[in-house]
Amino acid sequence: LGEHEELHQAITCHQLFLQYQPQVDLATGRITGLEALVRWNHPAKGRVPPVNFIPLAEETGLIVPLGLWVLNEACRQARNWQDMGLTPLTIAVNVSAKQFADPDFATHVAEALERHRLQSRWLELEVTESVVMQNAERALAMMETLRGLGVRLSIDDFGSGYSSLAALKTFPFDRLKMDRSLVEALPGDKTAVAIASAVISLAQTLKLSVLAEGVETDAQMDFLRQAHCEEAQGFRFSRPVSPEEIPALLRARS
Ligand code: G
Ligand code: G
Ligand code: MN
Ligand code: NA
Repeated sequence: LGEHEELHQAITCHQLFLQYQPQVDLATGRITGLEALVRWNHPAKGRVPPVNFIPLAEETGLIVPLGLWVLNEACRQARNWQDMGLTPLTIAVNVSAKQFADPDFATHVAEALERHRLQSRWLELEVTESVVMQNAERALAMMETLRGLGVRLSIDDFGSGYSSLAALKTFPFDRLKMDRSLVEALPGDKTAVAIASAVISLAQTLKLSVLAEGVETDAQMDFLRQAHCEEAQGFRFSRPVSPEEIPALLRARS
């Protein structure tokens, strides 16, 4: 089979699954959200990481059905956790450019929420700057429709690649996710400290909540907390884990 057919099969034959990475409130240590991250359990190759199939999915358009599966699965799991009596958490789902450009996307979001009886406030959609900049007018309309539904919108990988001040000014984001490349050299590197501090203060000025990605060490965590970064995500707190592991993590950190 060609790669394209294999990926198509992965979507239709239940070879995909989600892991969830906790997002932690730096002031309290509590878990406030989970980012859903897709994985492919390939019948011959075993586990294929998303960097090896998301780009193909984007090129071929398979990202649209794949993303729809991710959205529904994340909402189903969120409903399941709420039914188990766990404290409700925000579930963050990554959305790619082709999904965001699909005129039916907002309808798919509304349907997923309704199907799983999930309140929209528990769903967050993560998009990168390039997603909204591709067709700014259309993206703005889509974001307004999504905000009308009550879902939260975050700008993902902020500070990676070309930087992103225009997107912040133009688009109604709720949250800024600072890319891990800005976190890596904290707190030893002066330039990294200056940039991270500027990003946090920019987010505050624009009334966006701010989350640091890729936090791996106590020193990074302590610096970010002192710099009034609200939340963080990274190996310091937890790797992405299977949904079965979430209840125990929540009991330990809530
Ligand atoms: O955990 P990690 O290796 O899973 O993620 C690698 C990359 O794949 C990240 O950039 C992440 O945003 C992307 N990714 C993970 N899951 C999804 C998904 O469901 N949809 C999209 N579009 N991207 C995803
Ligand atoms: O691009 P996005 O932020 O959506 O994807 C998150 C990616 O970052 C996933 O591949 C996830 O496994 C990875 N990741 C999460 N925490 C850490 C971390 O602390 N360090 C590193 N190096 N990668 C991380
Ligand atoms: Mn993300
Ligand atoms: Na990111």
